[in-house]
Amino acid sequence: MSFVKSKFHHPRLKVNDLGLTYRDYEGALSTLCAGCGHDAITSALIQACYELSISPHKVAKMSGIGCSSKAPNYFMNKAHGFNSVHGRMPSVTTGANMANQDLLYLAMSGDGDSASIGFGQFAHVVRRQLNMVYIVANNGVYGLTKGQLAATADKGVKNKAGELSLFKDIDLCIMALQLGASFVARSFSGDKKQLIPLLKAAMSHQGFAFIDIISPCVTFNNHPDSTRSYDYVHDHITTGAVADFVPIKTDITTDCNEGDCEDICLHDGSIMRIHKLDKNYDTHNASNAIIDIEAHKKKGEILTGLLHLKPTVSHFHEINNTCDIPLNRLEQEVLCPGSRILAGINDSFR
Ligand SMILES: Cc1ncc(C[n+]2csc(CCOP(=O)(O)OP(=O)(O)O)c2C)c(N)n1
Ligand code: SF4
Ligand SMILES: [Mg+2]
Repeated sequence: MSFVKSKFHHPRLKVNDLGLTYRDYEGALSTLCAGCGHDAITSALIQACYELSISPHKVAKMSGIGCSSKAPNYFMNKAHGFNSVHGRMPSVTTGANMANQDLLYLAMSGDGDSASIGFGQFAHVVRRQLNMVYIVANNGVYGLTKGQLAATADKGVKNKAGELSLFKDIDLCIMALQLGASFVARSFSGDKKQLIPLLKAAMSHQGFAFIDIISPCVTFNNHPDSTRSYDYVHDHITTGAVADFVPIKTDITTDCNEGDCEDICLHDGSIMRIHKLDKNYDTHNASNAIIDIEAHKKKGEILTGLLHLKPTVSHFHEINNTCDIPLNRLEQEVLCPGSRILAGINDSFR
C-alpha cells in the first residue's frame, strides 16, 4: 500500500523570499519508524532550506544506502536527487560536482554508509575539499539491516541483540578534522535550535562542510546499554560553542558580551556568530578541536556545536581550476575545439 501526502495547506501560510511556503520544501511521506531521529533531521533541513530561500531546482540530494540514505526522499521533492550504491555517494557526488558546480550538493549518509563500507570514499572526499554538505545521521547501528553495531558505536556498548562492541569507535568528526575539512560540526537530531543554524551555515559555506548528527534509532538502539539512545544523549550532551547564522545584509541583533562571541564571515557575506560557552574555545584550530572532543569523550560527554570553521581554505574547484560553467551549458565549439587543439593536447602528453 502506498500513501500520498495531501498538498492542501492553509492559504495564508507564510512565504519566503521566493514566494515558497514550508510545504514546498517537503518530500514524500516518511516510511521510517515513528520517532526515528532521521525524520527530525529531515524536518530541520526543510526549515533551513525554507528560511534560506533555496531554489529546490538548484539542489542535488545525494545519498548511499541505509535508513538515513532514504531520508532525502522525504524533503524537497522538486530538487534533483541520486540515491547511489552503499558507501559510494562521495564518488558519485564528485562526478556530479565536476560536471556542474552551480548546484548545492546536500548529501545524507549513515554511520554504516560512511564509517564502514564507504570509509575510503569518505576520507578522499574530505581530503579533496569538495564543495558539498555531508551529513551523517549517526545512530551507532546499521538500522536498515536490523541493528548490527556500526563502527561509530562506543567500545563496550551492546546492541539490542546483546552483541558487545569490542573495538574503539571511529569518530567521523575527528577524521574530518585530521583530513582538513574546513567546516566540522556535531549536533543532535533532537536539538533543532542548534541544528538549524548549523545546517544553514554549512549550506552557505564554500568547500567541504561536515555535520555528524547523533540520530537515535528507536527500533534497534534506544535501550539502556546504548550511548546513542535519546536518554543517554540528553544526559551527556555538552556544547562548546553555540552558533547563530546571520544571512547576508541582515543586522545582527543577538545580545553578545565582548569576549564571549566571535563573528566569522562566510564566503557569500553571511555571518556565523559563535557564542563561546567556554571562553577558551577556538573554532579556528582543528588540532584543539580534536583534543576537546577526546577530552569530553573521556568524561563520558558528547561535545556538540560548531567544532571547526575556516572559510579561507581553498576548495576543490579552486584547487583544480575547473570550468565555472556547468558542462551541460557549454556550447559545441567549446566542448569540441577541433582537431588542431586536440593534437596540441595529445602532444603535451608525449
Ligand atoms: C554492497 C552492500 N553491502 C551491504 C548492504 C546491506 N546494507 C544495507 S544498508 C546497510 C547499513 C546501513 O547502515 P547506516 O549507513 O548506518 O544507515 P542506517 O540504516 O543506520 O541509517 C547495509 C550493511 C548493501 N545494501 N550493499
Ligand atoms: S530501523 Fe532505526 S534507523 Fe531505521 S527507520 Fe527505524 S528507527 Fe530509524
Ligand atoms: Mg546507522
